[in-house]
Amino acid sequence: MTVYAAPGTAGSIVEYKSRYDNFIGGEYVPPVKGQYFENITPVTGRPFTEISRGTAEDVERAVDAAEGASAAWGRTPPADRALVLNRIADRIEANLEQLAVAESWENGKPVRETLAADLPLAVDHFRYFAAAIRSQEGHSSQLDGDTVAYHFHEPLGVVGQIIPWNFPILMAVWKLAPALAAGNAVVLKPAEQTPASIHLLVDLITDLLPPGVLNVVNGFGVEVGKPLAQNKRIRKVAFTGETTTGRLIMQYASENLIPVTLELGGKSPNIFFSDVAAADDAFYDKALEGFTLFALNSGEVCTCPSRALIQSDIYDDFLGAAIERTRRITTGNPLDTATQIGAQASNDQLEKILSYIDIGKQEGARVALGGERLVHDGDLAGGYYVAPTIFEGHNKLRIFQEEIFGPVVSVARFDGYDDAIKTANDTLYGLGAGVWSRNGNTAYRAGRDIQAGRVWVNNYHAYPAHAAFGGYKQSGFGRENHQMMLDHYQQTKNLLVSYSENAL
Ligand code: TXE
Repeated sequence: MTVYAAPGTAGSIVEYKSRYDNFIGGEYVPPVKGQYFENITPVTGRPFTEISRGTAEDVERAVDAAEGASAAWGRTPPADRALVLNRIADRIEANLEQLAVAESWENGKPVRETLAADLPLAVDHFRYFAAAIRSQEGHSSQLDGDTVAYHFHEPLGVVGQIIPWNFPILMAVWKLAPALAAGNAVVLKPAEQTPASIHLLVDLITDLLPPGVLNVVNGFGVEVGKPLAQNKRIRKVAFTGETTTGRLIMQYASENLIPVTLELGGKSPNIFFSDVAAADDAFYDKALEGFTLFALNSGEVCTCPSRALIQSDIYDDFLGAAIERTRRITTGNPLDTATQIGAQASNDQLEKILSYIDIGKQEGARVALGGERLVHDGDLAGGYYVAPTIFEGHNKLRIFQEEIFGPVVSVARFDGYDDAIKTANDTLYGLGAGVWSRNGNTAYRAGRDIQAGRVWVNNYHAYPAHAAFGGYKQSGFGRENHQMMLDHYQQTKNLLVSYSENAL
């Protein structure tokens, strides 16, 4: 067990600068309007660095730099771009521990997760897209003996990427790796809650990329995200965040007919069929573990399995065992490798979660566990902590329908297969889902019948680079991960050539 020293204290492996400007054209550039805001760690609730507050003028500068760099980067042979991506992966890997601690400090998530998941996945993403771009093939069609149609993959040019705060580095990497692999230049806007860890990443890799290929403009949604999504020189906008913000992004982008991909909210069902309890064995244990994953990343995951649906005949026993297991989750200092649940990412998020806990109580849902803010001792006293919370109720309640984005699960019972699927699909969202059954036919059928872009069967919360990820319904459109994502960052050039001197 290790407890990492807090940044800014003796022995810390992370050193932040006192201020982060915008990163444009390969160097740090102060914001045109000269304004800054505080970056607060949710671990203690105190500021630890300050961040440039960008505006439309800074976005223009960043797009200038990206435009200047995009043609040469787009013409760089795929094998050379792949080499750069692999070097970025190696650099992240060599500094993994430092980035993991930095991300935990900024976002509040436990370092055991950033060490074991967020950063290793980021490394793998760069390696995966390096391989994907190297192995990408085009195709040609022979129209007649002398006439050929070639199809080339061409980059889009300059792309805009708007990042959320729940997996700051990984969400940036999910978007950066395919965009850079495909030969685009990027203007990236981090979430205002978590820009610093993205800058630590940028500082590490900046010498590996030509200046201007990767630009970062810090700031708030309306002040930076909006002018980015509206910018007529941007060829694509990729966004991850709230569904209502996604709607705005589409409106902004539509002004210049900019294609958009959106990864939005969710209210994912996690369905436990009665056969999971057929034996008290390793599979049963795994299913119980699957239930507790609503608390992973303090519930701040778009695919959080926030609605647990349990078949009636095992309901009491299964839920009782799941409550006991959840009770054993260790909460506390995110920089302690023993901690399983850390802090919520911001005070706003803390308040939102607590207000939903109140709503659940007022709606008449039963609190089976938790249901309150956690206040830890010492330096953590000002941090944003919530107890893992289990509600029992029914699917019409607001706590079953609205995204809470905290360590809160709403549990209901179902009577048979059709009831399970009907309830699972009774939501605006369609991002993730879990199905647990020993019966392969049931599991397969449920996986196909649930309206969600990702259904985990007998597992949950795995995010490999080579599995397509994205939403149905109001959870968005477009996919991330998997080589099919290159389609979102490339356009097809058709060259139709006659190799004949004969008249047409
Ligand atoms: O999200 P926003 P917020 C959900 C989750 C959370 C809620 C609110 O339920 O409680 O959203 O979080 C930028 N034009 N998710 O308010 O606003 C913003 O600066 C352009 C789910 O932080 O969507 C940030 O960079 N950009 C989610 C990014 O959008 C705008 C992850 C996300 O912020 C903008 C995060 C605007 N008008 C929150 N307004 C997921 N799907 O994983 C904001 N932004």
